[in-house]
Amino acid sequence: MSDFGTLSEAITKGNIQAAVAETQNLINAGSGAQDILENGLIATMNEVGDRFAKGLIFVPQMLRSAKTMQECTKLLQPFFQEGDVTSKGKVLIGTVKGDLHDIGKNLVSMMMEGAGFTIIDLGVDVAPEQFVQKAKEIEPDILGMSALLSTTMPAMPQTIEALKTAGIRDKIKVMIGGAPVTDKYAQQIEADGYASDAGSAVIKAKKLLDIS
Ligand code: B12
Repeated sequence: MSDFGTLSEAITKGNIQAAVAETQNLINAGSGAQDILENGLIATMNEVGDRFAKGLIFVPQMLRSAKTMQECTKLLQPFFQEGDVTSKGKVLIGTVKGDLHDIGKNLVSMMMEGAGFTIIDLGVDVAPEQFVQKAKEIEPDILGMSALLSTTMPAMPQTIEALKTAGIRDKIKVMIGGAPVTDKYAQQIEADGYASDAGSAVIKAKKLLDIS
């Protein structure tokens, strides 16, 4: 594993310029994109979350670190492209109502796109009726929902209910994820799949659609 000390410090301080430069340095030095993502970027965001939980930093610092991480992620995007791929299916994705966290959702979108899925991203704070309206319009193969707050997780079963009411639940595979979400929760709310990270999300999506 590479040394991510400099990168981690730059993200923690929210120094976009330094973090982007260091990400590029690591790429140039031969560090793998997956290694940089998992052990550099995501590991640092987890530390940022812990510092926030302990009251050592506040929302503005957390936001600045998040923006910094997003900029670094852009440099990694080309490495997650699986090459010559035809569309594997349509994925409608969004962060649920009341929730503004989008880093994880964006990573899932990026990896899925790299694997050949067509992504339609509704952004953050997406209400059940918005998911349903768009799903009726574009008829996706998969609907992906992200939630990072325990208080916004109930919007997931609410969206599934709304799909049922609209009569389209059985036409779509529902996948859910986000730090507080678990496989057990997915089963409980009768989602079709759960994945703990973006790489597993791609594997799960292919499995659900029975493709390789
Ligand atoms: C960055 C951040 C923010 C940023 C978000 C910026 C942005 N653009 O996303 C800002 C500053 C806005 C923010 C705000 C808040 N936050 Co915040 N935040 C975080 C932090 C530090 C990192 C989240 C993150 O991006 N992680 C990195 C990504 C890559 O991981 P991930 O999201 O889990 O995604 C991966 C998997 O979960 C999965 N996945 C994710 N989505 C999906 C979807 C599908 C379909 C699938 C299959 C998989 C999947 O794949 C992803 C990639 O591997 C976390 C701490 C943490 N450890 O999670 C707190 C955290 C989530 N926040 C927290 C809180 C409390 C808040 C606030 C309420 C704070 C406040 N007092 O205002 C607000 C809420 C605002 C709102 N309404 O949403 C708490 C939540 C506690 C809880 N369990 O409810 C946490 C855990 C911090 C803590 N330890 O207390 N936050």
